[in-house]
Parts: sequence; structure tokens; C-alpha cells
Amino acid sequence: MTLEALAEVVGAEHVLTDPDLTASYETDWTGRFSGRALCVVRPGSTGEVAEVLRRCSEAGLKVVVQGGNTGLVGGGIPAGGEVLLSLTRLTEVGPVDVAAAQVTVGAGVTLSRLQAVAREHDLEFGVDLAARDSATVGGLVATNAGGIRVLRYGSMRAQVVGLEAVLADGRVISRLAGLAKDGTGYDLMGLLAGSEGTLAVVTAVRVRLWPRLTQRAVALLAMDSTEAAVSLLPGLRRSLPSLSAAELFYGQGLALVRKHSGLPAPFPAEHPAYLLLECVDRVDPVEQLAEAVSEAPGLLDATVATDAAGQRALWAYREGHTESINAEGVPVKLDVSVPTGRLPELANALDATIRDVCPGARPIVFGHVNEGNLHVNVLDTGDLAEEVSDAVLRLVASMDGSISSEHGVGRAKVEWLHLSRSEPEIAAMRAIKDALDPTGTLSPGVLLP
Ligand code: 2HG
Ligand code: ZN
Repeated sequence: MTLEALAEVVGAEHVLTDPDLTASYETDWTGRFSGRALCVVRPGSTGEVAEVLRRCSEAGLKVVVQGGNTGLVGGGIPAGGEVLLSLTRLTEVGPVDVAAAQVTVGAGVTLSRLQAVAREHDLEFGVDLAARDSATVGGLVATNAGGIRVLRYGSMRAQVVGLEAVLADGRVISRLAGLAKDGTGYDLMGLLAGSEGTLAVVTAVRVRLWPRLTQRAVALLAMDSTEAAVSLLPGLRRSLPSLSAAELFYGQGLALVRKHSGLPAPFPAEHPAYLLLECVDRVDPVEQLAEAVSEAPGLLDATVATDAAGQRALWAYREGHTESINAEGVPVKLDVSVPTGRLPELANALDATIRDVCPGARPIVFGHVNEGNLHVNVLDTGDLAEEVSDAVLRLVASMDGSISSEHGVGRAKVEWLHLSRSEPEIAAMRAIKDALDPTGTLSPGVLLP
């Protein structure tokens, strides 16, 4: 098949081959993954996606699917020679269904746009993360994104009440009625959430929305250890129904964020661990929050922000991590989780595990404490990136953990999937892949070995 056959479908201006135009699609945000695509195709509707896929699968072309290109595991980056299907033109926003508290949006709508649409109707979208201005709804579904509100609203899969998706051969599955209850068999929507573009191409998503709560309080606690931070959580969940985020970081990460952002120190002294808490409610939660943490064992210092600017400033210490790390070099990025009670054990073992295989490595660790999820970013690994990944992922697996908590498997973690998934599970996943994409058209090399 010629590229003209794709241009017939989407228009010549949406089939890109000039390296100057394709470059930004062919390298990921971190600079760790890059690969040349046969071309970048930018369809403008579900019908165009369907026709592009039909033509590609008939011609034996492979397709890699990309949203906002904010992924961290290389899942949207070509290995070499695929058609790169970019969904950023699917930006339609349907009317907000206030009765059901739902809205249908195109896969290319950014997270921040969806959040703004919900707020216009006094509603809130349940997922939030630092890449909100570029990350797209389709990508959030494909990776079953987590982020900073999982504690309150669950991850992306829990927000999805309907989907439209195109199978590899161009057939369309459309379930966009948003039924709150539907007991008619396999949950295909749940299956596509987290499938990383390997089973079908999500083109539109119907999401649930939550009542908007406008009163917010944010606290940054300095803690003497990870144990102290984790031990605080059960009590906080009990006494603070308004708790909506609990984020952990450490002294090294804070120093790096300050170095690259110029932010002032949050406290007069440096401390081992920091816990950022956010409460959101109908009435001002600041007093509840202050009271709930005041007697916390292991608390060394605390600051509470009640106005929006102060809250943004505290969040900047946490949300600045990813960019500050990348400003230092290309890190090994691991995104792991263990049962929450074992988070201190993991956190305490990481340094020695990493330095054992790579003495010069610089680990920067932070994460979502309630889900036992740590982002283990390792700088200065030289040519030992593989060894560092292997050591950390084996440590996590030995603790009944997951080798990928919220970023997906992508290309980065495929060789370690067996540490988190048993052989019969991988065989079942492979059988599903073969049933939905028998020609192996979609995202070869992603997720499955
Ligand atoms: C976050 O929690 C994201 O900020 C990115 O999941 C994590 O950069 C990372 O490792
Ligand atoms: Zn995260």
C-alpha cells in the first residue's frame, strides 16, 4: 500500500513523512525512547481511524498508537517502520450529561480540557496528574493512568463508563450510552483500559464526573521516616473523609526540585521524608487537617496552605520532580508498587539494592503513598541501566509487588512482565491479543513479550 492510500482517508496534510515534522512524535518526553515511523497519520474522526486501520492491516503494516506523547515507558514510540497513528485531532467534547454526571470526549482531548469542561458544570473529573496539559484521555485509558487522586476516586479505569474503539481490522465497538449497570457479559471497556494500544484503538471515552468540591487545604509534613508517613495513613483515612491526595518525597528529590526551580526551602531545616496531604470538601477542611496531623508520631515540622497560591507552591515541590530529574540527565524510570504496609521495607531497601549493582547511581524516589506506589528514578546509571532495572524489579517482585504501577509496561518493562504475571496469565493475555488483533497489527513489541 502506498502512503497515498492513507492520504485519501485523512488528507495529505495529515500524513507526515518529513523528519522535521515527525521528530516530535518519534521520541518520548524523557529522551529515552525513539524510533522512526514509516509515517505519522493524524485521523480526524473514528471513521477515519477505522479506515486507516483497515487499510494498514490489509497491507500488513504495523501501527503504533500515540496520544499526547507523555508516556514514560515507550508504548507510543515506534520500534521502527510502523505507521504512527496520532489521535490528537480527536478533540470533540460532547454535551455534559448532568443527570448522569457523565460526558463523552474524543481520545485526543487533553486532561486539563476535560477538567475545565467538568468544572463549567460544577463537576470534577476524578483523575489528575502533572502532565495534565498534554496527556490525552485516550492515553489515560490506554495506560489506565493513576496520578494524584487515586486515593479518592480510583484510577482511570474506574472513571470509564463507556468507550468507542476501533479493532485492528477496522471494525468499531461503540458503547457510549453510559449505563450505570450493564450485566451483559465480558467487560470489554475495562479490558481496553490498560491495554496500551495492543487490543484496539480507543477513539472516544465516556467518563463519570464527580460533584465539585471547592474548599481545599494542603499541608506539607516533614517526617522522620517512611514508616512514620505510612503509619499515619490509616488514621487519616478514618478522620479525614475529605483526604484526596497523599504524596511522598525525600530530601534528595526536594533538593533537585529546588535546584531547578529556584523554589525556597519549605522548612528551616532539612528532613528525611516529606508527606504532602490535600483535603477537598464542601466546607473548609483546614482545621480538620491541622488537627488530624498535629499529634502524628514522627512529625518534625509542618506547614499548611489555605490560599490557592500557597497550595500551588506546596504542590510544586512534588510536581516538579519529573522535570527536575530530567534536567539532570536521562533517568532510568521505574514505577513500582508493593502492598502499602510494605512500602517502608521497599523504600529502605532501594538504596542498597541499586548501589550494589551500580555504585555511582543516584536514586530519586517519590510517589503515591496510599497505593504503595513509588517512582524510582535513577540518574547516572551509565551503561548499567538494565542491571539497575533488573535489581529493583526483582526486589519489588520478591515483595509481592508490581513492576509497573501506573505507567504501563510499554517497551520498557516487557522483559520483566513475568515477574508480575504468571505464565498462565501471560498465556491468557496472549490469547486475548490474538483474538482481537489476529494480524498482530497493533503496537507490536509493546506490553507482551
Ligand atoms: C508522577 O507521579 C508521575 O508525577 C511521573 O507518575 C513519575 O516521573 C515519574 O517517575
Ligand atoms: Zn505517579
